[in-house]
This record gives sequence, structure tokens and C-alpha cells, in this order.
Amino acid sequence: MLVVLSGGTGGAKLIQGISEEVDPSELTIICNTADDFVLHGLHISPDLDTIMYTLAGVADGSKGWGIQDDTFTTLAQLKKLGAETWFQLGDQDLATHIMRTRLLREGLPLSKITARLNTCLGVKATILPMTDDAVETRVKTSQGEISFQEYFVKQRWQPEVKEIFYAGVQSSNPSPGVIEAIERARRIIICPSNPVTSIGPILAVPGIRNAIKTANASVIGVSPIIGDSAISGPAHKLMVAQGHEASALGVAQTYVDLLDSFLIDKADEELCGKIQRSGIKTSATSIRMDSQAEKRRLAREVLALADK
Ligand code: FO1
Repeated sequence: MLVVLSGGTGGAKLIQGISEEVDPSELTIICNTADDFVLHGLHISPDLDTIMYTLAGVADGSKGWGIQDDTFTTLAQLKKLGAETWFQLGDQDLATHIMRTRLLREGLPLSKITARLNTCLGVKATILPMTDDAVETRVKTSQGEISFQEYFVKQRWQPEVKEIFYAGVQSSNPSPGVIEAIERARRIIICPSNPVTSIGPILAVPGIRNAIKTANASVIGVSPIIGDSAISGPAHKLMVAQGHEASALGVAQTYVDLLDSFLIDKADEELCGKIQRSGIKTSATSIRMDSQAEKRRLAREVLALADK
């Protein structure tokens, strides 16, 4: 059994590679839901959807979110009607949010809805939201407190960040199957997702971090940072805001109690020794995944490390 912890875009690339290397019935993805928010009255789960569309083979790989070749007719009409349109919702993507919102209103938990949507789209792997409870990443900036999507999409991660916190996480519970999947896992992979806003919330759900720590599995991480910048997005800025160093070493330190092995970019090779001194076997390779072949090659390297 293979368990993968992931956020959206960066994680989806590795997961796409992994899905070509392993039997989907053996693959469980535990996905961040602290980016979820409500817009136009609809419950949007960006990371769950990015992973679902990726495994269904319909993801828009160039944008890193949404559905390939989707149209934006509804959004254009919403704009005419005076709605806020800073968050680009495609017509087909909207169907996912309408269905999820309807089922939530009918009382179904997010985990059941996720399973249903994935089955409808032909996804064979298991995608589990980290929790069925409401947890929300909040960003304290120099201009006040905002939601993660306002910071990330509306304000294009420009405001100075003072602090990040996960509202509601202390009273949340792992969704059904999360702890069981970790306990059964032979390999656990921490994707090159944002350590603060994607993996951080998953590990903050009470019980998850400890389950990984005590699991009888090899735990392998991949850095989302090369040099002092994230491959994409604001991970480096948010790491600094949370008191971590913006580097592969800083990422390794945030997972030091969990990792057996860590993959960093070959440009950071000189950090291998330092990270290794904290007890984590570290190797340098190319961690960029700009092509299908690179996604698959990195997936193979990660899986091989887990088998060592
Ligand atoms: N990211 C953007 O940068 N701009 C968008 O307009 C946008 C729309 C969007 C719609 C649906 C969806 O599932 C994701 C979307 N994202 C968009 C991506 C997203 O919000 C972030 O990449 C994640 O939350 C970070 O993991």
C-alpha cells in the first residue's frame, strides 16, 4: 500500500507520474482541504479537484488547476451580473462545485462526496480529504487577515505575510480511512507541495502526524524548493513567515521527525550532507517535472528510494 500526502499543483505532477508506476488500487492520496472556500455560494475544494482531474486524465496541465479545454461562459455572465470573478471557474469545473455543494447540503460528508465524484470520473485510486471538518488556512498580512485564496489568487501573493494559521484544525478529526491507510502503508510519500499551506494543514489534523511517525513504512519527501525559491507559488515566502529557512534544508527540518529519505534538486547538492546529519538519507536529482517523462522518472526514483 502506498500513501501520498499532497496539496494541488506540485503534488499533482508527482501523483501523475506515480499513477503510471503503481496499481491504482494500492494508491491512497490524503489531500489538503484547508484551501477550501465558498464562492458564489459554492463549496470549492481546489486541491481535491486538481488531484481528481489529474487522475481522471482531464486536468489542465498548463494552468495546474481546472479542466483541460474548459470554457468560461458562466464566469463571463457572472461578471455581467456584477459578481466577483477573480477566481476563474470553468463551466465544467462549476459542475463539480455544484454537485459537491448540493451533496454537502444534503448532509453527506466531504469524504463520501469525494469518493462519489471520483467514481463518476473513473478515478481508480482512493482520494481522501484530510478531514471532513471545516479547516481553513488564514493569512495574517500587513493589511489584515484574509483567506488563503484571497492571498494566493486575488492578491497574487503580494501582501507581506505576518502569520499563517489553520482555523478549526485543533477540533478536527482525520476523515474515515486516513489513519487506517497510514497504518497499512508500506511507503508514504510527502509530495513537493507547499510545506506551510498544503502539507502543514494535513499534518496538523490531530492524529495524522503521529500516525505517520509510528507507521511501519518508509517515508520519503521531495523538496518543493530549489535554491531559495519554490518551483512554483509562494512556499519560500510562507516558510520564512513561519520562521523556517526557505531552502530544501528548511523543508527537511519541518519534516525531520517523519522522513527516512528526502530528494532535493541537484542544484542544491551541497545541502545533502547537512540534511543527512539530521538522520535523513538525502539524494540530489532533478526535481523539476515539466514533462510527462520527468514526472514518471521522478516517481520511479521516489518509489525506488522507498524500496531501499
Ligand atoms: N489558481 C489561480 O491562480 N487562479 C485561479 O483563477 C484559480 C482558479 C481555480 C479554480 C478551481 C480550482 O480547483 C483551482 C483554481 N486555482 C486557481 C488553483 C488554486 O486555487 C491553487 O492552486 C490551490 O489552492 C493551491 O494548492
